[in-house]
Amino acid sequence: MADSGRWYDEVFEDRIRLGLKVKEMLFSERSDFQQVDVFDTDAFGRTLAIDGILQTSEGDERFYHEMLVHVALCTAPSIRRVLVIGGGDGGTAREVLRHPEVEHCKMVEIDRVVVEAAKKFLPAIGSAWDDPRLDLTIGDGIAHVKEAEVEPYDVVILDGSDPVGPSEGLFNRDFYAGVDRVLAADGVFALQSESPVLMSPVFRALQAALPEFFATVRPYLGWVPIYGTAMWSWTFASRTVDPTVIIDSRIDAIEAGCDVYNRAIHEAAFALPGFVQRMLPGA
Ligand code: SPD
Repeated sequence: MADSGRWYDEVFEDRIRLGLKVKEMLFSERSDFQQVDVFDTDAFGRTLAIDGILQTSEGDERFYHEMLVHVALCTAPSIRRVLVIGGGDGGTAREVLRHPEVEHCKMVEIDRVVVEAAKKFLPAIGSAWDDPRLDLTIGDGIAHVKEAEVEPYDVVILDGSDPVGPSEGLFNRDFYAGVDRVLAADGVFALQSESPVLMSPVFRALQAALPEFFATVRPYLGWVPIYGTAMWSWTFASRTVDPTVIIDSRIDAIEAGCDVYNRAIHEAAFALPGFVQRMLPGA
């Protein structure tokens, strides 16, 4: 990463550089875990970057958060209790809490600095912080799924960053075993699963690891304009639930308020190009 004063550049593995022209630097702090930056841009409005990696922006966050949340919440048999791991900007919790059936949304985010910066500088993204159904814990999501004594969750959503720094442990078998432990028998696990173009080893590894715990593992695709190549994947995992069977009342309640997600996008997102199909186990 370099903030040249006029441009904020994400340099991906010394292979690709993505730059946003900065109007104003709003926040820059080294937390106990990572470098947290928030800045205003001409192209996408206020933008969050962690350790030099673009995470979300006012201009494109709906491409990511709506796809991460609603595929799971429009198909899970129950959505009374939802766990969000990560998601410190608040966008994922906001989309979860748009569903009136959600009674309790537990969010476990490791970095208080991300939450504080988001509350102050990204209120348009995290607009549900005051919802009484939101139960925010600053803590380790990995420890939560491995050790916490909790009533099972109907849906678990992983909204982490790339597998470096504190997010590294969110991409392995141990973590998935923890999710398996806290998820209801007919629950749904939805996670961001990186770019099949730029991060194909990570994508492949998690598609190979999840079937040990979940009979149904279905990656799906969309676009996130500020991520390298824009193509992004999320993955739906469950022991019992078919992600293509949409619950009408749920989608009817939220579809009109979405910018990206709708019934046709939900159905189409599971269509995978050949090069992605060939990354799946058994292909
Ligand atoms: N390459 C960046 C991936 C970031 C995924 N998480 C974004 C968090 C938005 N709530």
